[in-house]
Amino acid sequence: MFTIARIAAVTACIALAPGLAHAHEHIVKAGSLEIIHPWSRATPGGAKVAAGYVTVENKGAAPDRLISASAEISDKADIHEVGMKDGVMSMKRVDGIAVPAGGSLTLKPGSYHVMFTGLKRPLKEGETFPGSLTFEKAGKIAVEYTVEGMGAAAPSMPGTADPAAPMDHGGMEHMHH
Ligand SMILES: [Cu+2]
Repeated sequence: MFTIARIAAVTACIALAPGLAHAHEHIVKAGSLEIIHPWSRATPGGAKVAAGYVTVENKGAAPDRLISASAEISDKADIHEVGMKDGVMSMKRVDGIAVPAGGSLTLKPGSYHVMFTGLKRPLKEGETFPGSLTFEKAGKIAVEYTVEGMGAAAPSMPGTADPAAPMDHGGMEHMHH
């Protein structure tokens, strides 16, 4: 009985560990830029798109510009901005976003984001995946995205809703033994 209880306690600790590690700020420094906590959200099975978010602080005296992105988990990664068009929220690809000198740029749900299209596999909560962000002056910087829960500050993006997802998911469940 004690042994079982102890195993259960140890398992609980292991399960909690990623959450604890996640509490630390994940910062990559590159020149005068600090890339803070790149993250994404878990996706339902069958989803072909996901979004990436991050905060970039510019400690320098010159502005910089985020001009492209890439990630191993998708065929493409574009920079998107979200706006209202005819009263409907929509998003579009942009060539870049300024990171003001002495200021910061935040990609977040409902705002600027990296759009991963042609997703190669679903993203699971707690995992990480590598990618890169390229800046006009600071160059290409390797980053690691942390995948958070599906509901994490969910943006409203009607254009990306995938009605096929629940059906695909149901099919995938049968592949387990
Ligand atoms: Cu988008």
